[in-house]
Amino acid sequence: MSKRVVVDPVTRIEGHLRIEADVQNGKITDAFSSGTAIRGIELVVKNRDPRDVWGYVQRICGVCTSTHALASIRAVEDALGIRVPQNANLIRNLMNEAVNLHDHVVHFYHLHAFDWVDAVNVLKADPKETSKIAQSISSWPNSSPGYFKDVQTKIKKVVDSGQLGIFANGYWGHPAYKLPPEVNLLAVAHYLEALDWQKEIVKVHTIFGGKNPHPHYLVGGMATPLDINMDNGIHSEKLELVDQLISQAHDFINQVYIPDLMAIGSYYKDWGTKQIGGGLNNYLCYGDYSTKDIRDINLYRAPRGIILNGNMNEVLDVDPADPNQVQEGIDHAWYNYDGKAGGSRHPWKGETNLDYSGPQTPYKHLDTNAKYSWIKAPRWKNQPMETGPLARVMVGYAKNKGDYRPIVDDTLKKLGLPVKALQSALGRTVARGLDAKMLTGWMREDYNSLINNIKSGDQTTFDNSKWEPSTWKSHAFGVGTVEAPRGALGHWIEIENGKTKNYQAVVPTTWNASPRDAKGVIGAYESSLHNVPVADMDKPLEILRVVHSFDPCLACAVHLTDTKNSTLTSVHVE
Ligand code: NFE
Ligand code: MG
Repeated sequence: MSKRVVVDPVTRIEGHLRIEADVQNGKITDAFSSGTAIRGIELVVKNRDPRDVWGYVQRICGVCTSTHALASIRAVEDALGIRVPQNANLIRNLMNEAVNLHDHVVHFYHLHAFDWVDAVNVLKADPKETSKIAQSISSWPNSSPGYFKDVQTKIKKVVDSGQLGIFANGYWGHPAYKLPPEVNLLAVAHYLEALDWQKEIVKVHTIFGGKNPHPHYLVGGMATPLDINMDNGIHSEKLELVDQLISQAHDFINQVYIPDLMAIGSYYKDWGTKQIGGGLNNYLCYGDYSTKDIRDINLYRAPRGIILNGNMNEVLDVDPADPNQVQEGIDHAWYNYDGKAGGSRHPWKGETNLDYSGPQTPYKHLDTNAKYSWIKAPRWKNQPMETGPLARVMVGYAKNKGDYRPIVDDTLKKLGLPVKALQSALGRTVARGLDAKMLTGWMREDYNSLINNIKSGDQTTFDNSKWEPSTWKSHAFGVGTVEAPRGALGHWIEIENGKTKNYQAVVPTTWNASPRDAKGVIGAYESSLHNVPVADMDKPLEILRVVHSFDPCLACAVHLTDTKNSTLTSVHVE
């Protein structure tokens, strides 16, 4: 007999996710992923000026805030045949690199670390030993015994107060925690430092895009004045601040994030060798970070491609404009297509018709034989896909692009793990760190290119030749893609007579959190939970490890909000 564990809502993610898992003999035999709230932003932009759409769809999410704006302007530019100036391409890269870096650090320390790190256990640590460990793995300056003693005292005060605050709701003391107290203390100290670092890196957005979250974008380029000698332009000291932020990011990633990842990962290697939490082994990347023009796929530093069944010997091509490749199904999602309960559509023919047939919230039971989620089921040639840092690392490695192979091989060698260990929850978390490492290098390259362009006299950031709707075709289709922190993001637009006729976003978390499709094929979260051990049904820490390793964003996945839900967290066993 299996028992069903329900985790709803999953916390330390963005938005509202419910996971149901059947557990038999201490292992998960089946799992269901449900997005439990909706917003309908695709509907809000209908009939609007395509040049304004980025500002609306950017509000899909405040986490990967600028990625939706970027996908949107790329979609409109694709439809209208607009080529943006190189400075705009570089500024867009820098902003996307900043959001990905910000997201990865916040995910590792603030959303995911406590699945592996026991915060309360730090009270048992010897700060002198922590200092020794810290100095043996990194040259990061904050590493004295006194520094770690202060952090420990801070945590003790929080624990003694009985109000755990940011440390509330953990499964502290769970037997699946394996770190010695000294490594727990190291991680908690850096949890606090990462809070400071993350508020700095977003200044890249305030400098180039005016504010954060939701910086300004522009169809045809960027609204960023680069006239560095003028009062109304970006002053050279602002660019110097970007320079410093990139250096700080480089140091934080290489001296704090990566060493911590290695130190923590080395205690959980069995999650890699046993491939716990791997799942589909199908990976989708649209690719990004072109050195010149987003339309030239060969210039992408994060390459485009598909890997099926973990076969690294072959990377398949993906074309988001091909109506037979990317499609979204609704057989198990609360939508209809033209009044019909099922079916599958390419996003240019997609519809967002809400059709709720589930229980009233809070959900008691999901009828998983029927519709059970607000998340549609995207498929590539009928195959479910995982997107995100692991997909990027797998495709980059298989294509032997840039530094992917040396960086991955070096990391796995240090951990003593084979490449196939990447196909696990631990591997996903390692891949996110390596993604961050790659990003700091690209950010430096893009910044240097931008400065060289400006110095050579090119200050152009906007091409206005197709700004006026009178210059547009009366009917056009466009698609814009971005590698967002959580993976492959696509926006599809249909423009008719100067207005947005149809708009569809298929988002990384829509792929990863997908419910079953018409044939009953499961999505990435659902698949990754199969065979995962659960030691204590009342404290399903292992479920959190696996689901969190994807960095879920439900606001993105269903593009929606919840005004009523008052439950902060609940876990129950049925
Ligand atoms: Ni809302 Fe988003 C997702 C990412 S889409 S966080 O899923 O990453 O760009
Ligand atoms: Mg959508």
